[in-house]
Amino acid sequence: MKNQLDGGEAIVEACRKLGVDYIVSSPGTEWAPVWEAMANQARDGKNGPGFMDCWHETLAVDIAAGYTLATGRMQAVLLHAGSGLLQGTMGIHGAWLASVPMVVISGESMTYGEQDGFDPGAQWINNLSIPGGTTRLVEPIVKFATQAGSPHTIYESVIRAGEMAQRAPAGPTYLSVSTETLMDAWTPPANDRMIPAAPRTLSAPEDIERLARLLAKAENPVVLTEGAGREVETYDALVALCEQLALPVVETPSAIFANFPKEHELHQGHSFAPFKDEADLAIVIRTRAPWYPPSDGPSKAVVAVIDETPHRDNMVYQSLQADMYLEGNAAQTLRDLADAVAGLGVDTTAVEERRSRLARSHDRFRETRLGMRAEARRKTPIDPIWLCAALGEVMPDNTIYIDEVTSHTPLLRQHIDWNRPQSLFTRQGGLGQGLGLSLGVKLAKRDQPVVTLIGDGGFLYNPVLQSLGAARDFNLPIMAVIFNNRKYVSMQGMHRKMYPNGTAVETDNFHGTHIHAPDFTKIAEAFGGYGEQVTDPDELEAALRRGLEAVSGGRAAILDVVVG
Ligand SMILES: Cc1ncc(C[n+]2csc(CCOP(=O)(O)OP(=O)(O)O)c2C)c(N)n1
Ligand SMILES: [Mg+2]
Repeated sequence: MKNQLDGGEAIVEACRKLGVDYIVSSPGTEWAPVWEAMANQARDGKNGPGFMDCWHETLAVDIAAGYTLATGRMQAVLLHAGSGLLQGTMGIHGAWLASVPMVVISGESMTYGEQDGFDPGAQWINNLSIPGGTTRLVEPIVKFATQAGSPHTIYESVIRAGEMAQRAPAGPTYLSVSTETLMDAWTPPANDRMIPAAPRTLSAPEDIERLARLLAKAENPVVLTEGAGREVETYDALVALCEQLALPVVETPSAIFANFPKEHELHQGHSFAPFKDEADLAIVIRTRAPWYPPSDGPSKAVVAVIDETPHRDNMVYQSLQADMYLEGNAAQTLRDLADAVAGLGVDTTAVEERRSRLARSHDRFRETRLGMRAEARRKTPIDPIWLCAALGEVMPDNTIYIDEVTSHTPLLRQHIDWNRPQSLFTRQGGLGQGLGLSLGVKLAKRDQPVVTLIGDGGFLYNPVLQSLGAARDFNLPIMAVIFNNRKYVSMQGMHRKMYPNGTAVETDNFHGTHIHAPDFTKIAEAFGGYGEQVTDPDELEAALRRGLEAVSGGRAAILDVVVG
């Protein structure tokens, strides 16, 4: 039994004080001091973080990231040495791109058996140590990386890493901690304070005023967004402002979140093209590359960017073409704008005319989409549009989708009709994270169905067995719907585009596209889950219902939908 507080206790105590709900981990022996602290917490009936052991590091990081995306609450991740950290980098990079705050810690030994009375094992000298330290492995993909080098500083180092991770731009921070520090005696701080959440920053009143004036007099304003709906309050604030002024909303074709109700008369689809030359004011909310190519902005509109961090240090190039920036908390900025406009007064006749015009064009978009769905329903093999429509028919309104498709990205946004905030979360960074993110979202939203929409190739990049194990062991029944076109379609598409008259096209000999997949349904069964392959378009809804029933009953489900 431990007879002293040590570095392991310091980490758990820091997580407690930061309000961390879960320490998500993939194990390494250096974590014994933390495991002891967790056992002490349970024995003493103390409040504090839960602890989740995962079988894969990408999964651990993505569970934490998914949970944070759904709740806004930062979590902690413990990984093993440099090797576990490397395995987790896919998720860490994804969290960095998605501005997900997170404290990542990995351990290492410093004494290699030379310290009297302590032998961490020869694996550290032979196999695990990274010359120059493990910080080098993640420096380019985290906000901050350093060593927490002493039992005297470890507690405040974790606190600081957590506080820093939550500040704009939010993102992962990394600490390397030695086994020796973890096991050294630690004295808790005299000042036993809870750590406050990061405060909100506000957009300057004069900028709010200026944009409110522009809004009040604009004849053809437009809102473009990729990520306004990350939090419920920003989604709600956007809806309120747009309703007040009858502002058309365009979501980018690869919108990261559900940003605006799809069935709202002001939702104008996913193409900015109809507005590009007409708009006199473009309000761009949290959109990394609003125009493409990046400099191809609107011809005459004043461009106002609302984004806490419009210039992303995780992007190599941007050209926002902005005339003004409002960089305070986006929800508050939108509410402040609504108040300021109300104070100014607007030409209500013009606003109502705009509202009717937009309602008509919304209806036209809707008719077109419904027509496409009716058409798609009849096709064999299953048309992915029909798959999206069938999901809309079967899944409850409060379903949360996690997107890891590739060639179906725009189609999915057009044809699944979510109308609530936080209905969609999108994997960022490399393929292989969708299942972990889904599990993290499910951990946060246990009462809502969580569905991973994923390509067959994307699915195979995931730690599938590990994810199904976590689904079972942590009671997180998610449903994966595989858009199975039996290949990497996007690879072949790009090859054709780059070499339309090339040898591969001519001889029908493609590389980089082939998938000879296992029977996905059997993998679900191996974990007591529900698996079904669907090839018949008439069977699709019933199959989705069976999947939904399985997850409602606590079993993970894989629906392998063979699409054309
Ligand atoms: C980790 C990682 N490796 C490779 C890629 C490159 N890549 C992008 S899309 C793709 C194929 C995805 O296949 P699938 O999920 O079946 O979607 P489809 O192209 O068929 O729509 C690959 C390999 C990637 N994005 N991430
Ligand atoms: Mg595919």
